[in-house]
This record gives sequence, structure tokens and C-alpha cells, in this order.
Amino acid sequence: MITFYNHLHAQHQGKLEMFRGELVPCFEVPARADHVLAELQRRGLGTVQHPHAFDDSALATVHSPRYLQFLEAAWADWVALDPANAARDALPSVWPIRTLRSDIVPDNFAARMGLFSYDTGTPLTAGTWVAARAGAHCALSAAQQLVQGDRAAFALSRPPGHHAGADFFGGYCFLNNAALAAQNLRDAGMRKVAVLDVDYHHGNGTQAIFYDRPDVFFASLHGDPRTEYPFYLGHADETGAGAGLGCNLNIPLPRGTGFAAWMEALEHSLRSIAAFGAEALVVSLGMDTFAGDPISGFTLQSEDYLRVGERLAAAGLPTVLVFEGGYAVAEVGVNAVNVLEGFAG
Ligand code: OKP
Ligand code: ZN
Repeated sequence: MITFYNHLHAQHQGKLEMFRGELVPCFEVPARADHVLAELQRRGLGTVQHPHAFDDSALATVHSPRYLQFLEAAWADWVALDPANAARDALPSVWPIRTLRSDIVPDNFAARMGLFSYDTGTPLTAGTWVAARAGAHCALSAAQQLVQGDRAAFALSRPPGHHAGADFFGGYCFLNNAALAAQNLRDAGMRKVAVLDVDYHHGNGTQAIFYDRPDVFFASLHGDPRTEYPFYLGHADETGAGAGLGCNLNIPLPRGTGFAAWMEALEHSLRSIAAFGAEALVVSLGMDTFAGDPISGFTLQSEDYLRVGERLAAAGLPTVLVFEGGYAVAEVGVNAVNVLEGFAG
């Protein structure tokens, strides 16, 4: 399987995120992707390429024009506020919650940050746009590989994407790589596509993007949002809306869930995807289900990921695997590449 590696990922390197009233070092660090690349190369699992180039219109298949304009200009706008800002990342501090207006894009940069975000854990940095865009191109390149007839392709990128919505960032995510891959497959003529999100955290961005769509099924198994990030989406009663009713499946699982129960939820998801009649599969491959993950609560072991890869392959669909979370940095390479090795059989 070909890997499209985001060679520009390290340009996004957040310093601090807000956690319980203080700024703490970011969990989402460049070393994560470096470990996956090193392990891939160590095992010789397929070729590694840089992403193809795409027009910015490719990002607009999922994201709104005003959000893309904001994101592209954000760093320059931040530094224009105060030249000293060049030494620190931008974090939002004010949001248009219920009863406030989201239809007017404010001239004030802090207000714009809040309009297009939902948490204080996602620093926007000097290289965020360049890195996130190249990451999106990895996902699009992987989708194109399927269109050309490959069985599977891997988008090895960061920052992750599944929390990013059509017009907002958050949860360490800026551009929704998995959604872009799924939409690309649709645009290339695949009639029905499924996104399966196995990251510990619910993929609220991906769900929202496809929620009323009958052509893209979204399935996710994740920490119960009653206690786990992103808290405000990911419940079992979210089954889709309008023409998309029945095309969304959430399986929230309690903190402490182990491999056997997790695997049952995976089975359920894949059966639903088969019943939907998907012609291709996009996997949001978060590795933060690992027992050693510092911000998550499931207890999967490294060898379990070989079984995960085998089960994903057994679905028999052309598959794009998109790297998402996983913050046990020293183990994330072995764990992710175990999925790929299991998949390759
Ligand atoms: C991104 B992905 C930790 C707070 C958690 C957000 C978690 C985002 C996870 N101190 N903040 O789904 O792996
Ligand atoms: Zn996650």
C-alpha cells in the first residue's frame, strides 16, 4: 500500500494548549508522524510518497469559502495585531454561543478566531495553513490512488482532521482530511462511500459534514461524549437527518473499554457499512484507543492493532486510511503500522 506522507507536517508545531486553567505543552506533536514514518520504513511496508498538488478549490468541496479565507490569512492577521505575536501561537478566547450572531465575519481577529473554532486546545501557528493544506493533499492523493484501482492507501499526516467542520477548527484539527477523501471518492464516481472513525474521540466534524447526506455513511466508535471530548456530539441517538436519516451510526463506549467490547462495536459498524452498500471505505485511524494513551481511556494493546487491520481488510472495500490521533508518542508508530501490516495480511 502506498503511503502519502505530509512532508510539511512539522511546520505545524503548537506550543501550548489550555487545560484546566493553565497552558500545558501540546500533546499533538510532530514526533507522532515521525515515529509512524520510521516504523513504516523499518518494516518496508510499501512505498512512501509526497502528496500530489491540488488547487485550493479541492478544499472547498468540504470547507466553506469564508473559513478557508480565514485560515489562510490567520497567521498574518495575528502578527499584524502585534509584531510580538510572532513569538506565540494564536488561541481563541471568545465565541458566538447561542443568541450571538455567526453570520457576520468580524473585523476583529480575536472575534474571528472564536467564530471559526470551538476550543482552547488547538493553537494556530505560523505553519498551520501550509501543514494542514499539505495534509489534506495527502488524503486527496490517497483517495485518487483508489480511483486508479489500488486496494488501499495511507495518508500519513498531521495535524489530524476529524474534529474540523465545514467552517471550524478544534480538537487539534483544521482541515477534515477524512471528509475530503470521502468527498473526492464521491466526486470520482463512487456512488456510496463510508467513513469509519476508530479514533478514541468522536469525529464530530466528519459527522456534521455528512449528517444530512444519503451518499456518505458515517460510523464511529468512541469514548462516551457524556464524559469524553468533544462532549457535545457523538451520542447513539444521532442517526442522520433529512435525506441522510439512517446514514449515521454512533457507538459510544465507556472509559475503560477493552479490546473485546471494542471489537464487537467494530463488527457492528462494519456490518452497518456493508448493509449501506458502500463502494469504498475511509478510515479515520486514530491510535488513541491504546492503553498507554495519556489523554484517552480505552485499553487496547499493541498486538490488538494487527487484528484491527485484518478486520478492516476483511470488509473487502477499497480503503483509504487516514492518520488521526494517538498521543502515546513512543508507541504510536508500532501501533499504527500494526494496523497497516494486519490490513496487508
Ligand atoms: C484529537 B483527536 C487534553 C484535552 C483534550 C482535545 C482532544 C482532541 C483529540 N488535555 N483536548 O481526536 O485525537
Ligand atoms: Zn482522538
